[in-house]
Amino acid sequence: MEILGEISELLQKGRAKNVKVLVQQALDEGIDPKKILNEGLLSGMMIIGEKFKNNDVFVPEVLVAARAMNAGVAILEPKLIEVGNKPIGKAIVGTVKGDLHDIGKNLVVMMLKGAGLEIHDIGVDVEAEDFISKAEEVEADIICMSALLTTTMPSMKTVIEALNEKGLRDKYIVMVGGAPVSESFAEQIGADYYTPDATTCAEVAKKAVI
Ligand code: B1M
Repeated sequence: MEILGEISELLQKGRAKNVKVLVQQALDEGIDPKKILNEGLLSGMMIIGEKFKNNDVFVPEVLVAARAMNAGVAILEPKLIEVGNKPIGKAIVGTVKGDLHDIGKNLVVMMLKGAGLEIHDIGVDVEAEDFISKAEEVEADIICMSALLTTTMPSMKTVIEALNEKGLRDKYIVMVGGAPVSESFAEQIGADYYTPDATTCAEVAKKAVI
């Protein structure tokens, strides 16, 4: 499917406007939105990630690619989510303190909305106190934390410790994820669930609240 390759190439070059146009064109041609996400947008982002690791591209190039990714995802969002009338539960979603990566977190938000949850996206670089105060304020069922850096993974533990200290740990389902996070890390810090991707996160969250 040539158009998906083109989307991947344009994303790598950071051409947000062209990415938007081609994502819309792919939808108009009847290509499955999940296929456009995985084989167009995410495949381009993975190539950029590999180049970043090998010092073939640097932060500015990654940043424009990330903007192009978000522009493409915005076109796909209405197709990927079909929200019912009454939410089945509420979740807080954020990227932990010290971490500015939001592409995976945004996908998690989108998939959770699609699963029928009411979502409160509290952004990136979120302090432990802010996860908890927002969860308390909106009477959330789930606290979802994303981390992309090995150096920010401990912030997840800080949130769980703060919940314990306040006697609130049992009130919330705590879910963690992000590229460096693992099942064993989740167990070690006392999270309820680790899921490897946004789709699985939404499936597990749905089962956990109903
Ligand atoms: Co950064 N970065 N970055 N970066 N970046 C990584 C993560 C890195 C692996 C690159 C590398 O060296 N290979 C590396 C981390 C190394 C490490 O810690 N081991 C890294 C680094 C080092 C850095 C900086 C320190 C670089 C610097 O400044 N020298 C810096 C840190 C800034 C900060 O956060 N304080 C930095 C900055 C940036 C940009 C700003 C340029 C940009 C982010 C833009 C943005 O997000 N708006 C960026 C990007 C884009 C990346 C890479 C290339 C791509 C990340 C991404 O969006 N992937 C990344 C390399 C890579 O991952 N290959 C890299 C696509 C996204 C869909 O995947 O987020 O993993 P991901 O989400 C997945 C799953 O993990 C899961 O669902 C998604 C799929 O469905 N998931 C969850 C995510 N959260 C979940 C939560 C859940 C469940 C599942 O439950 C709650």
